[in-house]
Amino acid sequence: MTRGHVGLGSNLEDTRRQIGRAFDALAALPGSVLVARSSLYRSAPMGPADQPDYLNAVAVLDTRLSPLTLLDALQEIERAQRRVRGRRWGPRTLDLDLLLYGNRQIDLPRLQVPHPGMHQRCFVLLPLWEVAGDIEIPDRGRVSTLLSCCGPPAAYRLDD
Ligand code: ROI
Repeated sequence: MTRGHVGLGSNLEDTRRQIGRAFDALAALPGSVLVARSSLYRSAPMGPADQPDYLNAVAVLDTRLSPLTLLDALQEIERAQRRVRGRRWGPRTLDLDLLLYGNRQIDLPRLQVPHPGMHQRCFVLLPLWEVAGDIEIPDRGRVSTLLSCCGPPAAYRLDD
């Protein structure tokens, strides 16, 4: 089994429900065990500002699926939740990103791991810290170091 970390994001159509359904779909993936779900975090959109705030979370998944098979499965979950690919950096019902796959570094046209940019995004780092602690992001450093640019988690985290 390899431990993978998946980022979840939604800013359309009942975002809490989108994220909850996506966690359930991840828990049902073959050859995989959903080990942890983070709390939900709210943040202003990165990119075009004329869209709703995002809800973000991170899932920890132990999996026997290969990285590309896991990517296919994540895209299938996005499709099932009617993800429409609109403009670049536009709003979406559900976004699933394979952030980390063990300590592997992958550079394929379809898949880059660690996810490019994850180390600069507080909406990824804060939930990642909650479920994975101070893990090392290959070539980028420890989450605690990278997190020093983010404000306090309480500014983002939603109450249950
Ligand atoms: N902004 C935030 N805050 N959260 C996201 O998940 C997110 N996802 C995206 C873009 C459009 C870059 N902005 C985001 O894909």
